[in-house]
Amino acid sequence: MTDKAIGDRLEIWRGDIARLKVDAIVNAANSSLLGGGGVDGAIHRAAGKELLAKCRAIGGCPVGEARITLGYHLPARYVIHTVGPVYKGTVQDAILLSQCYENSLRLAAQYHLSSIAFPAISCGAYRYPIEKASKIAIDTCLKAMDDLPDIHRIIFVLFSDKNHAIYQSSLELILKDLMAVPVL
Ligand code: AR6
Repeated sequence: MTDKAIGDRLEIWRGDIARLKVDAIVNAANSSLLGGGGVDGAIHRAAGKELLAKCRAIGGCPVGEARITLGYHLPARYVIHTVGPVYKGTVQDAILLSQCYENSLRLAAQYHLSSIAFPAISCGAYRYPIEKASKIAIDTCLKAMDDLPDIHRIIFVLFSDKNHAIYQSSLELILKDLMAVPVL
């Protein structure tokens, strides 16, 4: 895949994910799916009480997995709820975080969605260091995109300038590695 092809499908924005008009926004939920603070709180507030009722009916979601609901009063058509790991510094954290991105993308593809926005899953209350998490997020999405041609746009939405800059530099590093010509 060329730099341009990747750049066309992968974007990094700063702002409130609950305001995005895309096919699906991803929620960094907890395993009860019954709402909370951070991005979860912002999404539930903007979506309205119908979202909470639907999440209650789903009955929870294990760490690393994803579930889908409508977006109700949100500009986005759907919400994909995933549960990131609480950071402990183990290899298992990285595996579970990667599964959050991959399972969310696969669910979006099953629903024939083409644009999806992710927050920095686990990087708030769950304390995953953003430098590490951004590389896992970008790497996992780049790999999954090869298999999922109908996903045309993946947007990473960061709430602060600092986190936005960290994602930008992680993306640049990963692209540079991808484009590097192997020395024979
Ligand atoms: N738009 C985009 N990003 C946001 C927004 C927003 N509106 N609000 C916060 N962030 P967190 P977690 C960023 O804590 O670490 C909840 O209580 C925030 O700055 O929302 O996965 C759940 O119910 C941070 O970088 O999610 C769980 O109990 C990132 O989103 C728990 O927190 C994720 O922070 C999940 O913790």
